[in-house]
Amino acid sequence: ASVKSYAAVDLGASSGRVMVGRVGPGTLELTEAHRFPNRPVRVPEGLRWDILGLYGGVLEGLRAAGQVDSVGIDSWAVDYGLLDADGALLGNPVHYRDARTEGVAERVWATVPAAELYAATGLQYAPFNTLYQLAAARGSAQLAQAGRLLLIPDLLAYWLTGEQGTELTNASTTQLIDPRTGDWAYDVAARLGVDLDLFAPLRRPGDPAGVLRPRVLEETGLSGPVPVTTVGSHDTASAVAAVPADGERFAYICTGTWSLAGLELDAPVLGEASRAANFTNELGLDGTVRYLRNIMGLWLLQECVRAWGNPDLGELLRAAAEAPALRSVVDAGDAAFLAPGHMPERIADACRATGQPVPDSPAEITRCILDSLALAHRKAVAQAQALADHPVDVVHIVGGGTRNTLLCQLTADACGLPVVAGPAEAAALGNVLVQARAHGLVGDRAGMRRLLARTQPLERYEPRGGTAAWREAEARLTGRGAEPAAV
Ligand code: ADP
Ligand code: LRH
Repeated sequence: ASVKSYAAVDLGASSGRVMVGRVGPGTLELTEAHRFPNRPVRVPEGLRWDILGLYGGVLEGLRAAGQVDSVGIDSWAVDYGLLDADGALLGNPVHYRDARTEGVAERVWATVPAAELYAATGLQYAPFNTLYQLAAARGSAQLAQAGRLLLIPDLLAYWLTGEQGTELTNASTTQLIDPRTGDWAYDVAARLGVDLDLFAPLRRPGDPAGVLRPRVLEETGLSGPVPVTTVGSHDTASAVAAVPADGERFAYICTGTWSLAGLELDAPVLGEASRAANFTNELGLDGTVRYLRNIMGLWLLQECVRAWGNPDLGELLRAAAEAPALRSVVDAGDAAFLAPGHMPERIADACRATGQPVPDSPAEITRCILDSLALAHRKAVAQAQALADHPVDVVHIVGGGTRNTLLCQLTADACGLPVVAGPAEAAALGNVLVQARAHGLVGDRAGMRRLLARTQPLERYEPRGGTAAWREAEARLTGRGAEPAAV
């Protein structure tokens, strides 16, 4: 048949889903086969991912998806599972919001100074970069016993196929990859005593990743052989691949639990100004660089909604739209918001500390969060253009946050640029399209983007008014002198 079906396993920090993409000449259709919550669990030793529950959701999803021509897997970045010499998982993967990395970066920098690390890896400072997680785990019984480290999507692919690999776009978030070569940063690893033999060989989007094991076929009711295809296994790499942009003069914001705001470039930006602004150079498809900043994203709202006992999100957003604009803003890039818990109080504290009115009702706090996210989007889009000398005419928003029309409009207003919002399931679409491309069904990146622009519903938001109010709000946060600590 000229239409092929691809299953995209896409695990976000808040939910996992198995989507089915049908791709044919000029057509691209995505349907949801199965969605399941992703709920981390706190045990005495810390915050852990429920990886078995997630794998169970993947199997259930593949059963619901039915017969497909291939499967691709993407998930959030940086986290991993350790395997023993028999290939069995050693414990639940540690969550990147776990506190074990507190104070670890300073120890690492005593051996390799932060500026040298940035020059070699181009990665932003985030306490949870795999490099710091490995430094935190040093000396633990588990790491001592480990023979292999698999990043989350590679771990799931291993369970599905029995084959091991390290997918490059996600590997670029470990802080152990040189973005200029797309190979390991051997010198950094050696100086920090990281054993690169822990990692399986690198593989790239489009590479074959094995076939579903007979036992998996049995459990999912599929008939083999069903190939697994390597995709941009970092969810943000898949999402950027599915930005329906025309040409190169665009910025993107992948909005979900995080907002990842930046540019697609041909080469990394590694200078000191870029490091000071905490931009990251992660790898994308075809040797591209995802030059972006992590912003706390809708995590801020998710955590408040949880604290408020899960009120209806639609009603909350309607009330927030009526609340006074830009009354108080917080720095949505601040690592102070990384850990779970007490989010309404932490936001109130941040407003108080900057001498602004303290938002009180859920509607006011929600408005504060959305104004703050739009402000952080504005700053990232402006700084990325300046640092990379790459001007843009439009901002594309993709991911779950496109369903938040207020956030999209505020982002257009704050950036002073038109926003094109959609698709919401960008990571799954990028996952599907890379599989389709590996099988010769779609052309190059530009061709993939044209297909998305023609087939996916997109919403356009024009900026309202000038950006003076946003500049004033920005000054409230930078007026403190030093730049706040970024993620
Ligand atoms: P992740 O992949 O990080 O788990 P998603 O891309 O699925 O995140 O986005 C989840 C977020 O999208 C939610 O936290 C919520 O804020 C937002 N969202 C989802 N559905 C809606 C909706 N109907 N209206 C407004 N916002 C929504
Ligand atoms: C988004 C994401 C992001 C990473 C974070 C850990 O899901 O992959 O790109 O920085 O999770």
